Amino acid sequence: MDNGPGEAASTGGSIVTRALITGITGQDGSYLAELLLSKGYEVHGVIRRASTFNTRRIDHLYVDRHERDVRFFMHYGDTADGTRLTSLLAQILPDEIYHLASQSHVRVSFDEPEYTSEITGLGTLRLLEGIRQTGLGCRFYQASSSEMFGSAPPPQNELTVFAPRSPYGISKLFAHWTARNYREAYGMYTANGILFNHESPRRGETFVTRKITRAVARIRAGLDDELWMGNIDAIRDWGYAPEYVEGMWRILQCDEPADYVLATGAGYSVREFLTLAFDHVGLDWQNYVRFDESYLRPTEVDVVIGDSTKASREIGWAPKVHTPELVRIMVDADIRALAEGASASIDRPALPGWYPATG
Ligand code: NAP
Ligand code: F7E
Repeated sequence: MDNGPGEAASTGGSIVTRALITGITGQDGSYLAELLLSKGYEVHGVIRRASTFNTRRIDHLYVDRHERDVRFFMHYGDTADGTRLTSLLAQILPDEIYHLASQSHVRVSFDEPEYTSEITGLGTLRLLEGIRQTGLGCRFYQASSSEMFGSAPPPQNELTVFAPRSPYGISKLFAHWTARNYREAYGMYTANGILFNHESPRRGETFVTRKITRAVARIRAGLDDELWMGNIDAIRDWGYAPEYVEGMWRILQCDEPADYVLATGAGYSVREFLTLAFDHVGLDWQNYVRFDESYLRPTEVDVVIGDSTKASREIGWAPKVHTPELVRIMVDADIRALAEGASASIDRPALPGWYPATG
C-alpha cells in the first residue's frame, strides 16, 4: 500500500507540519496519530504487510485518499528494509519523525534475540542513516525505554547509568546511543524519550496489565476461571499512554534536542495491580491466579520507578492518571469491549478535546 503523495505541504495557503510515524498500528502510534491530526498535522504512517488486518487501532482514522482534505496516509515499510525507509523519507519529506516501530515484548526478546536486535536496534540506525543520506533537516524522536535501566536502582532518571537485562533492553540501548551519536556527530535533531511503562485499553493483550484486565472482565462474565501468571513481585511504574504520546510531541517541540524520562514516579508490584483490578469488580484475585513458570524471564528487571523532574521542568509534562485510576480505566474498557463484542475492543479517543471526532 502507498496511499499518499509526498508533495502536499500546504492547504489553503497555510503551512502544514508533516509527521512520519513508524509503528503507527501499535498502542502509542494510534494515540499519537490522533493527537497530531487534532493539531492539524499531515500524518504519514508506516505499516507492515501482513496476511491478516493489522490496522485495528487506526481504522477509525482512515480516509479514502480520493476524498478532499486528506491528511492521513499509510505506506508499507519495515524497519528491516533500509532501502524502503530511505525512499519513503525522500518521498514524504517529513518535518518530524516519531520512530515507534519495534519488537516491543521483553519476554519474546529472549526467544528471538537476533530478530529483536535487527528490528528494535538496527531499525533505528537504518532510519537515521536514511535521514543523513537524504540530507533531511527533520526532527527525530526515538522511543527509548525504562527497560534500558535494567538492574540500576530506582528512582531512575536521565543521569542513571544503564544496566539492561534483556535483548530488548540492549537493543533499545543501541538505538538510544545511536540517536545520540547522530546528534553529536552530524548535528542532527534527535531526541530520546525514555518512557516508563504506559498502558491503555489499546495495550497489546500479552503485556501484563492488559492480560490482567482482560482476564478480570472474562472471569467476571463467567467465561474463564483462572489466570496464569509469572513473577508477580516485579515492580513497574505504570502510566496512561495518551498522556505519554503528548510527552513525545512536547519533546520534539524543544529548540534543542535532548533526552527526557517520562514516568509517574510511583511503583506498584504486579501483585498490587492484580489486587486493584480484581477489587474493582468485587473479586479476590487469590481465588483465580495461578503460577506458570513459562512466563518468567531468564533475567528479570525487578523494579523500575522513574523520576521525570527534568520533563516537568523543561517541557511542562506531568502525568495526571496514576496506576489506580489506570487500572479502573482498563478494567472498565475490557468489560465494555466484552459486552459489545470483539469489534468494539479498540476504545474511542480517551481525552476529550485532544482528538478529532472519529465516530
Ligand atoms: P506496540 O503496541 O508493540 O507497537 C509496536 C509497533 O511497531 C506496531 O505498530 C508494530 O506493527 C510495529 N512493528 C513491529 N515490528 C516492525 C517492523 N519490523 N517494521 C515496522 N513496524 C514494526 O508498542 P507500543 O507500546 O505502542 O510502544 C511504542 C514504542 O515505544 C515501541 O518502540 C516500544 O518498544 C517503545 N516503548 C514502549 C513502552 C510502553 O510501555 N508501551 C515503554 C517504553 C518504550 P504491527 O502492528 O504490525 O505489529
Ligand atoms: O511485564 C511481569 C513481567 O510484559 C511487566 C514493554 O512495553 O515496558 C514493557 O515491558 C512485568 C514483568 O512489560 C506476567 O515479568 C508477571 O516484570 O507487561 P510486561 P515490560 O517487560 O515491563 C517497557 C518499558 C517496554 O519498553 C516494553 O516495550 O510483569 N509478569 N507475569 C508478566 N508479564 C507478562 N507479559 N505476562 C505475564 O504473565
